[in-house]
Amino acid sequence: MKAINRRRFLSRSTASVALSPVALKAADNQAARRTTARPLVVSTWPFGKAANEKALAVIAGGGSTLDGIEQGVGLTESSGNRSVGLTGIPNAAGVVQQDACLMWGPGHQAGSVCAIEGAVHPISAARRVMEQTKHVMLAGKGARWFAEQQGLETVPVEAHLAKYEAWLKDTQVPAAQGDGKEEENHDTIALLVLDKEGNLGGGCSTSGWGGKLPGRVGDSPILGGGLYVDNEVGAAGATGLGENVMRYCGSFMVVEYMRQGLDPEAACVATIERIAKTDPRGLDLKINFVALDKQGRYGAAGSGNGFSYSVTTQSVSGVLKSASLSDLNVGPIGGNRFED
Ligand code: SD4
Repeated sequence: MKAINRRRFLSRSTASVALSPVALKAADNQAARRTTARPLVVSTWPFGKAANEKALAVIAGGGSTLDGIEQGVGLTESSGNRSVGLTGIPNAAGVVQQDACLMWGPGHQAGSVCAIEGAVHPISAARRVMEQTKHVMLAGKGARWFAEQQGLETVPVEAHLAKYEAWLKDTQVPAAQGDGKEEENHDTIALLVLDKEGNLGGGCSTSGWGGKLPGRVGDSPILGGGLYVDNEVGAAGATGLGENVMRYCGSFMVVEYMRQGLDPEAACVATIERIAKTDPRGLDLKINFVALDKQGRYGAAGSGNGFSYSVTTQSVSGVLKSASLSDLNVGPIGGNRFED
């Protein structure tokens, strides 16, 4: 009975959004994914839990919310992760090129670096771009030069072709396809915070898709792609195959669905469904979104089997499974699929 009422409520309150059965199910379960605890931190993947806890500890220790975001993401960058930080899988030239961005709700501020080489903490470079320059995004050599000028830690850029080749042999997938073993590629951190003042912020960092072509930039440093924060509504982040996120302004779309009244998980589901309806690949997208709204509701969804994400407050910290969208969920409206 309760679920039916909730559906009725949603069909009235989100009149402009046609909710699919999957989105409705996500919305029905939303009551459990809500907290009044602040700060509330959510992030992609199980390793996000340590990043969340670091962010909370920094804030509890008197740091700002941005300090928490920077150091939380920074923890993952130096954790030995295979797709975040300098330990990430190199590109096809054997070089690790990283992408990162950061957004702060008040003032709608943002900073970003892309294809940066040799930066120990690209998220810190992104924060300096936001705070110390008139720009929003710096790329490649300029981004590294800027990081050095800011006194951020950098290391000499070396090509680790053997590492790339070993990874390639292991995946047995040509680099140009940009598509290796899923579990070897999926490791971007997108971390979102709702703080005690009710402000929202987020950060995102990755070494990107393993074996990518040199100079390839994914969704992670693209505002509205891998991360988006709107201080009135909510925040969203993405992980997965960036090409399938950035062509659709994926995180921006999640936030816009929340603005229209969807809760975070239903907004993530609706975004993936909408992309799948347009995209020739249907639901074969390898994309995942995590989201948080101004009211302290959170949720996530992924194509295929979905993914795991981390949620942390002062009293609880854990890993949750996202909603998932398989081909079955979308069916014949899943776009003009490739037959491969
Ligand atoms: C990219 N979105 O560069 C990143 C990679 C990723 O899980 O998130 N992997 O496309």
